[in-house]
Amino acid sequence: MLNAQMVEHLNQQINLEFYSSNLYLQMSAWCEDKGFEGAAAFMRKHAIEEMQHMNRLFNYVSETGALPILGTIDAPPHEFESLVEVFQATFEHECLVTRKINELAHFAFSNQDYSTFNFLQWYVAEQHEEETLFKSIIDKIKLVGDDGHALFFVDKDLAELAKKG
Ligand code: OFO
Repeated sequence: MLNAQMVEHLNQQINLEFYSSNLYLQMSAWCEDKGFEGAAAFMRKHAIEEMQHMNRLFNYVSETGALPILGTIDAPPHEFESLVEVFQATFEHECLVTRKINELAHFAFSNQDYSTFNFLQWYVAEQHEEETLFKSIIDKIKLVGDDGHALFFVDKDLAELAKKG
């Protein structure tokens, strides 16, 4: 049985994962609108992954006999200056998610809730992967700068990344 505060924190994380999904879906619309087809596909795929993150938490809360509660989800931004700004925003968002996961893990550990602590390890590893991935994409985009021709190839790379499992 989970402690009430732990349930509350996990429910907040469910909400944040929903927000992440909406954020990336909204970004995919921006990318599509600007002709970055690869980036749009990449963002769409990522939006689906975020829904999986949400579901994993939802199931865990439910399995432990607690009640997952869905709250209001903030509207994500929909205007961006450039492709690099979009990816910078994803990176900053992922850093925020990492902080939240760390806080959750800390709370679970200090309350001797080792089951939740163990459950959260998957998210700890996932956050490391996501931060690394987004950082590498930003580096690539920065490297080519405003060169439209080179950006076209970065976009093609993103299309390939979106196809990978
Ligand atoms: Fe992007 O990892 Fe969940 O939020």
